[in-house]
Amino acid sequence: MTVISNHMPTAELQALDAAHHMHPFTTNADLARKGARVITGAKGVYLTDSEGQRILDGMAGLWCVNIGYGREEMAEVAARQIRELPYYNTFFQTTHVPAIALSAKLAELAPGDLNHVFYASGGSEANDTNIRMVRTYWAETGKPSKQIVISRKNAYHGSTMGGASLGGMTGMHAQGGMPIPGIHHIDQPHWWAEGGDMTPEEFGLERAGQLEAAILELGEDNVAAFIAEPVQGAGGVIVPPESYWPEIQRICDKYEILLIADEVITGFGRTGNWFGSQTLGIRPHIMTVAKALSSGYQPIGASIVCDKVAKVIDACEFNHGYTYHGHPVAAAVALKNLEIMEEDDILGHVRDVAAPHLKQGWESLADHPLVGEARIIGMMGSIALTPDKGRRAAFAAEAGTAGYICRERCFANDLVMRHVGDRMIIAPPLVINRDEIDLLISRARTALDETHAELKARDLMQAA
Ligand code: PXG
Repeated sequence: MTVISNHMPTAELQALDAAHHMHPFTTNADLARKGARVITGAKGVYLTDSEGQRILDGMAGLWCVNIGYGREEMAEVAARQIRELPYYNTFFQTTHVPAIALSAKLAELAPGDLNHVFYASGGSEANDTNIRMVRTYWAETGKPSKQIVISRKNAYHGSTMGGASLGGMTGMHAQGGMPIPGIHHIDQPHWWAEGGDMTPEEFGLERAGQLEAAILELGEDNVAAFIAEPVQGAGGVIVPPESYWPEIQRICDKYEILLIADEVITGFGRTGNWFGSQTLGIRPHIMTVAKALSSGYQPIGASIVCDKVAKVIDACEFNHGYTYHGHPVAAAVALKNLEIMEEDDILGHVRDVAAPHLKQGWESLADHPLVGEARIIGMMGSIALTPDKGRRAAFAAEAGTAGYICRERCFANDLVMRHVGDRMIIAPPLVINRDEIDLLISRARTALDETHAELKARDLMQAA
């Protein structure tokens, strides 16, 4: 058996990585030249790399490690479950205790009558389920023409054919023949970049109005559902204007369009409540969850479905399902994660300590000459880098140039902060304490200073 130990020299690990490991969303040839950063361990909000460097993780992994790294109880539960029942399926009139217990717990936590859970291994798979489920729902209720799912440009709903088609990332659509038929995209509620002279509230209504216009144009009888993230995550942490969601809800109600809230990032405390739908006042028929469902300790996702839709789906044979549906180890670990969130009152910590302190620190960055806006909701924040604050201007340089420099300066200052184009984003573990938040903000400010200096030195502070 080949054991790749953590004690191999970094260069050797990087060479093996480059030779055999194809990375997602990466130009692998560039990475091979540069070498990937090798993460070897993590505890709390800190990562450790193969050079022994301690890095503050401002992204909770990939928006998922809400309870922080290194919780011993999670390891114990996984080991116990592997000993007792490492795997069994839930297809042929069988079930198992972890899937039962997790489903009941999710039904308890989810708002309204979202009482039924269909599992997946992650968010993409769950969104594929959602496409088939809403189309099947309408077919079974005698309205088979209602097939189109309306989504938004710059949304992220996953990387499978269905998930990426729902998503509105043009770079993804360009590879592999997407979107699949029956998906329609409307514009995003991104006031800072696209709002022009409108107030945020006017703009929110205008963008929500596009849903009504699309339903009328496509025909009410052809539209199955609308899917959206309560707050766009991978698109750049775009907090919609306050007028947006109430209007979307009104339109979905009026035309009886099923509403799918993709809570893969916003679920499990990220916005300060269990679900972003509660923070934004949304009443979805289906919620997509993944990531922080297990705090990323195991791959698991799900569609949480309302009584009305589940009743119809339950009455037919839904010819859909994954080998790892409700995987016992993943389900047991997810359940323990939810238990930890409750026992440690992590939502209380977010509400009373972490979110207010992070908001104060994050918004203080708005005075930086490079920062056009600093937005935050709960524990997810973004800043727009700009060469001209007054005009909300984009850079003349290729989009993402400034953001990439800033991300590199963050890394150099032992902070993980992602860039989306020229927006910088954070979503730290929810358990982050006040001192760690102060450190995050001070490192972010240093990185901004260094980015600003580099942009000036390279004559890149030019507006488009
Ligand atoms: N929906 C949303 C809202 C997501 O953010 C998915 C679905 C897909 O989930 P899976 O588990 O299949 O990856 C996601 C995933 C980024 C980044 O760079 C974000 C995601 C995935 C990868 C990268 O911000 N979000």
